[in-house]
Amino acid sequence: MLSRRRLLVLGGLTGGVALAPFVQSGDTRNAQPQHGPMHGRMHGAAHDHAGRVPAVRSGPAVTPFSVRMPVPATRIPSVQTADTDIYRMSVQPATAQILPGLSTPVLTYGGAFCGPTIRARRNRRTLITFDNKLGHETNVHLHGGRVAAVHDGYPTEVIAPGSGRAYLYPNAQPGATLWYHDHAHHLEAENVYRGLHGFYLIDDEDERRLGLPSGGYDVPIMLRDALFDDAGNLVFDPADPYNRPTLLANGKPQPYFEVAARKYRLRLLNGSTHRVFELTLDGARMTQIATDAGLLPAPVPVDRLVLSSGERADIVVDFGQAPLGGHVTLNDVAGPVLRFDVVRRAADRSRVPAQLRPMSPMPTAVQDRKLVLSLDPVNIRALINDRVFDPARVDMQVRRGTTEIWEVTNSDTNVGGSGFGVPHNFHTHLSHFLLLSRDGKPPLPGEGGWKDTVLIQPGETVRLQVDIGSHLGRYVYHCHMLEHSALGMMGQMEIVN
Ligand SMILES: [Cu+2]
Repeated sequence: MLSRRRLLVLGGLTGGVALAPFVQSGDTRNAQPQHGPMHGRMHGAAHDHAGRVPAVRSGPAVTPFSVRMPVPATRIPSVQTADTDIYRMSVQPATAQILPGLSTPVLTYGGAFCGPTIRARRNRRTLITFDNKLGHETNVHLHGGRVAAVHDGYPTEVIAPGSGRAYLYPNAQPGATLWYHDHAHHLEAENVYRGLHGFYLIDDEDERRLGLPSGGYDVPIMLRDALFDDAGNLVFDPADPYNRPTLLANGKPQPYFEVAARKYRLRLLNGSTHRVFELTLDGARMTQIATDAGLLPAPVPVDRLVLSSGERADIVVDFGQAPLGGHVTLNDVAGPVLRFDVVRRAADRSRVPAQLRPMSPMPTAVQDRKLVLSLDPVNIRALINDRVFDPARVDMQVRRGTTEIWEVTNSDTNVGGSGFGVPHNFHTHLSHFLLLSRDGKPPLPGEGGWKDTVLIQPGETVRLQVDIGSHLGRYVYHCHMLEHSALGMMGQMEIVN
């Protein structure tokens, strides 16, 4: 097998860092910064990195479970009208205490690393004005939201520095764990990496009646990775997204979280721009109750949860299964992520009903499409159907209110002749989908609900039935490994009557 160093040399021969952004391996020294389209437009982000990226990349070591995991604060609306919650939030640089004893410059919503949580109610509107105080462009996408095109955070519809923009979210969709994040074209990977991400939860009366754990026992947890230098600065190297060894839960490295000996609903989000989390729980069982777009038809016991960038899974864990004073650890394949410390008893009248949400039958699909995701290491581009994203080009016209079958293939089994495959994933704006099969085989039970993001392994084909939705206009779909969408692995559909 080719070593990482060898690949970087190959990359050098084929034009700059060609292979470096794309191939996962261990040794990361001598990685060159990338001079792709991203960097032509980075001006004034907290750190750019002209010149060579520092060779030492591990940052200060943190003892696992030595810091407490916070729960992101829920934002209170500044105004509430009869049908709308109104917020105003700045998008601003700030300093966060992520690693013990060090300050980290970050980009934030409202000054908070992870961002404040917005709690919306189904069929009650949310209006948020974001004021861009960053010094460079940004915009906001509600990931998983079914919103009008003008409010979707189209990649080229950005908020200029010093300006504000209001986004209207109708919340006319079932309860779900959504999130909001930057989507400015070419900048999204770095902006999200540096902290422009937050939870957006839709509460739903139908869901409340089920009696699932709620209130303080309903905890959003954003998992992500990061690379720090020795001074505690975040290092963003799009040429090497796999070298981000520090695992964060709600913005803290491998923290602990004190829980009561009862059931909790944990809303897990992979807020990384690239990493795939493969999660197991040591000491208690996981019951998955929801995926990206809300509740599954029925709860599913899971031993292992795979979440690619942007995916969500809500699980119920009964910490009463552990002894008082005991621990339950959430692990990734790369190491422990978060330890739950069972510290007290508590009453528990919550339950997990055998049926959660009936799946309504979908209308027969009216169209079949094939999409192929691939990297172009020679030209440092990322493609869908051999084309790089062009906001002036409509890649498909689709009909409002219909469903379609999309077969999406990751053709990257051997990037640039390296012998290495690269995973991708696929995210649709506006439209939610059902995963019908992976390489012709049925999906895992936890993938059986409405989704908006799906992992596609090298060489794999996923078959999706896409519910286009009821809005008109242009929406993008893309690989949610944001270093790839920033290089063009994105297309757009136009929804017509
Ligand atoms: Cu990708």
